[in-house]
Amino acid sequence: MERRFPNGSVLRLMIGDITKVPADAIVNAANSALRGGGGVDGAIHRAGGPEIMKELDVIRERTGGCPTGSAVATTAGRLPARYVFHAVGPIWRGGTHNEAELLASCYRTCLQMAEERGVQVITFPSISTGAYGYPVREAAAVALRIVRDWLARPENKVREAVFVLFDEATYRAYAEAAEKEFGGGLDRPAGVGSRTG
Ligand code: AR6
Repeated sequence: MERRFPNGSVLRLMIGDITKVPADAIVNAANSALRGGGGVDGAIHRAGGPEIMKELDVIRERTGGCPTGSAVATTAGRLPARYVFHAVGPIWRGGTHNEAELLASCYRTCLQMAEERGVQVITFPSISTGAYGYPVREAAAVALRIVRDWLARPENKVREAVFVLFDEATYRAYAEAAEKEFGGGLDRPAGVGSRTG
């Protein structure tokens, strides 16, 4: 499923493993300590190799870590990308602890970092909806709104943002949120079947 904007930029949803999808920048769902973990974080460090953690060690030494709602950049080791942006999503605590704003801030920060580095293609996982327990429908609405608004602005240089969603249920939640947010403006590219389209 994808949406093209009048300025030529594209927002895309796909099912897959984010470590296998070529991009200029891959976004990680990290933790404040920047020490790695399970889920997409574990997969990124495994596939990217030890260089990424070495860079995070230096950042941690200097800054003490990364606050929730923000992100730090490293190179991408063996991953098919130039950068990894390690974003720290909020832990879901019922929705009354500023979770939506913190989640929005993760996406905005990564997009700003992309602009500053001349990134044209950026891939996102579904930040916070695994170990951090953020309900996926709500998270999808926040994520899609921020990325859509960013891509639609003519002054922004990011050309393509891809949500690489790990399982069918997460993909479906994002696709439904996209239909709801964007109405009839979503295109189904030719050749994509109903399972993924
Ligand atoms: N590609 C794309 N998405 C993936 C992949 C992958 N290879 N692997 C998992 N996902 P999570 P969080 C999906 O738990 O909720 C870590 O331990 C997964 O199915 O990775 O932000 C960190 O170190 C889910 O839809 O991130 C933190 O401590 C989504 O990625 C904590 O978990 C996010 O799930 C962060 O929790």
